[in-house]
Amino acid sequence: MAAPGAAGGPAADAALWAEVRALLPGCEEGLTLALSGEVEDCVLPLLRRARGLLYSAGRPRGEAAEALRRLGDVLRDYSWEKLNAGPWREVSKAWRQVYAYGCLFGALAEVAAGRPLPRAVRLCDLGLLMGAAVLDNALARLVRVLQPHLPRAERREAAAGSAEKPVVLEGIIDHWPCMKKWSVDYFCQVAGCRTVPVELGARYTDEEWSQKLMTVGDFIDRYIVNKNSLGYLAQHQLFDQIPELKEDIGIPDYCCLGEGEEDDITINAWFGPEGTISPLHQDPQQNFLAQVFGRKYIRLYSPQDSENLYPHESQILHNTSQVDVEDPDLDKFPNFRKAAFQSCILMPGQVLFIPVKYWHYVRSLDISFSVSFWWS
Ligand SMILES: O=C(O)CCC(=O)C(=O)O
Repeated sequence: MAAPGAAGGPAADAALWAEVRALLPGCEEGLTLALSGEVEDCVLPLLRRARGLLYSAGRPRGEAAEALRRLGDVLRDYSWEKLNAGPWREVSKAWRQVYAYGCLFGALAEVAAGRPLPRAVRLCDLGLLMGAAVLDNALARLVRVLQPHLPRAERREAAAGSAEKPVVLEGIIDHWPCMKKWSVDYFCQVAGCRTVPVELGARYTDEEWSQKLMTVGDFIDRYIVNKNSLGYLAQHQLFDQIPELKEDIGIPDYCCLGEGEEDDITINAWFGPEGTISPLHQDPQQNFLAQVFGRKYIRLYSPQDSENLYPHESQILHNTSQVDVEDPDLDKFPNFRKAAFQSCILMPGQVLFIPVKYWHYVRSLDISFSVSFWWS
C-alpha cells in the first residue's frame, strides 16, 4: 500500500525518509541533546528514550513510531507549561529547546509512520515559533525538506495554518548591534548629511500629506527635536543607501520559512517622533516588524474582517481602510464595530509577526525606530 505521507508510493516514501534521516547525525551519540541550561531531572530520560527510538530501528514504524509520537507530545506538553508560566522574556532557553525537541520528535514520528505531512509541517512551525533552535536548526531544515513533498492544496493549507496568526517574538534580535548602538545621536553621526525622502503629515491618507527630500540631520532637527509638525522617515531603500546601517541588523531566521531567496526580502526603516501613524492597511507579504527603540501601539484585524473595515475604493488605496481606527465614524462605517481586533504595545527588542494580508494600524508612542522585513 502506498504510504499516505509522500505522494508517489513506497519508493517516494522511502526516499523522503532517507532525506529526512540525513538531516540528523549519523549515530545516536552524535545527537547530543545538549541544552543551554538546567531542566527538571525527568526530562533527560524522556529525550534519551525518544532518541533511542529514532536510532534503534533504522526507521521507527508501528509501535515504535507511536511511542516516539507520544514522547513528542509529552515533551511538548511538559515544556509548554514552563513556556507559559510567566513573562516570555523569563522563559529559559533550555525549556524552549525541550519544546523544540518535542516538536522535532513528533514531526519525525509522523514522517516515519508515513502519515500525511501537514501535521509534521505544523509541528515544525510550532517549534520554530515557540522553541529555541536545536541541532543546527533541524526544524527549519526539516520543514524545507517536507514542503516540496506536500501536494499543492496541502501546501497552501499548511501555509495558511502556520501563517494565519500574529505573534510577538522575543529574544530573536537581542544580539543585533543596533540594539545597543542606535539612537537619535547615532543617526546624526552616521547619516546626518544624507538625503532621504520624508513623509510629511499625520497620515498618508490625509489630503495635505506629502513627501519631501531632506537630510537626515534636517529631519531630526525639525521633526524629532523641535516637533513642529509630523514627519516620518519611512523608507524602503535606507539600508541599501546607507549600508553601514545594514551591518547593525540581521535577517530574522524565521524568514527562511518562506520560499524566496534572501535577496527577495524587502527591508524597511520606520523612524519618527511620537505620534506617527500608519493608517490601517494590509500588505501582500509576510512581515516581521522589529522594534529597535521606542514603543508602538499596534492593532491587528484578520483578513476575514476585510469587508467590515471599508477599504478605499480607489486602486491606489484599496489596501487601506477608510476608518480612523482610534476614532471611528460609526455612522459612516457601522460594520466596523463587528470587526474583532488584537492589539499590543511593541517594545524594544520585540518582533511582531504580521501574517500576509493581516490588517495593521501603527501609532508610535515615543521617538521610535522599527525595521520591517517583508518576505514570502
Ligand atoms: O511601523 C509603521 O509605522 C508601519 C509598519 C508597516 O506598516 C509595515 O512594516 O508594513
